[in-house]
Amino acid sequence: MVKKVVRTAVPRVAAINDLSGFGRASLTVAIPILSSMEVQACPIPTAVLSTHTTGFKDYCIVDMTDFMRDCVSHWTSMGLTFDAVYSGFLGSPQQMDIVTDFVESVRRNDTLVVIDPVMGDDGKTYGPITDEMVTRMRSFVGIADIITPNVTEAAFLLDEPYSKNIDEQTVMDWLPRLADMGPGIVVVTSVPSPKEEGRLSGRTSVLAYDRSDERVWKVSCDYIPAHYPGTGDSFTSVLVGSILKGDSLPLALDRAVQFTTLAIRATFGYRIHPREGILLERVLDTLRSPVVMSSYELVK
Ligand code: PXL
Repeated sequence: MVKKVVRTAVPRVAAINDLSGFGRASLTVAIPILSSMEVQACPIPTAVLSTHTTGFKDYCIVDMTDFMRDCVSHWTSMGLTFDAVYSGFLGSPQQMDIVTDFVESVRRNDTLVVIDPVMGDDGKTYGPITDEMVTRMRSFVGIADIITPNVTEAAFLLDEPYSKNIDEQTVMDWLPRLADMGPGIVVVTSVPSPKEEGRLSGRTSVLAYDRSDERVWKVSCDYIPAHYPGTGDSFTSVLVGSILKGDSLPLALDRAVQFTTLAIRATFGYRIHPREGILLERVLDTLRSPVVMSSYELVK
């Protein structure tokens, strides 16, 4: 069950993620999305980068571990409260320790803790992610209420082999195993759906398992043959905002899939290098509209 969380006039989220100056990923995606959804995003940058790491060479990166420690102790000394903690890209196992301590100090019964275990995509880890971090991530996700790995990250968490054409049933079997690592709700993104008769393009889905009732929700969309970094950040940010605004889990999933798909479609028609990310600026205002079309299914 998704917790009822709102305690302040505007829900407040501690958004722990990197700040990549160019390429529309992590905080440059999370902050505008949450703000557009009337949710206050309080960022703790885990690293500052000139660009994100997919498709760019020679990017520069500054580790923010010391800053994170100081920021967390300042906020704790102020007695700040948060409706949610949303953690994304982290730069080291020590940063996972800092976030764990922070969650312990701010967590109340109704605090929503969402961990996007950002580690990689397409079967590969992102540049700065080490084996040690993958190992630590397996225990770190235990403090979350919700995790949102893509298929690659789900495979890393379970130490299972990744395959581009992984079948849906295999991922369905992974869901309770991921929930056994701690989180009550497991959302796996970028799951390839079986190709339907007569369709040219395949479909891709999000599968979500809720341990409290053992139900599995599915939201699908057409697969678009382009890969944009930052779509996972867009998905999880909308999911967090939507739940904080009171949506049910399936509706929040729907909203997150519809928004991210729309952003991809708004971008795909242009000849823009995929590393620049999705044209968020073109679609942000749609987050203010109610969901007009909903396509979630209960598959178990
Ligand atoms: O959105 C994923 C992401 C987050 N942070 C950094 C990245 C990437 C993907 O490339 O490089 C630094």
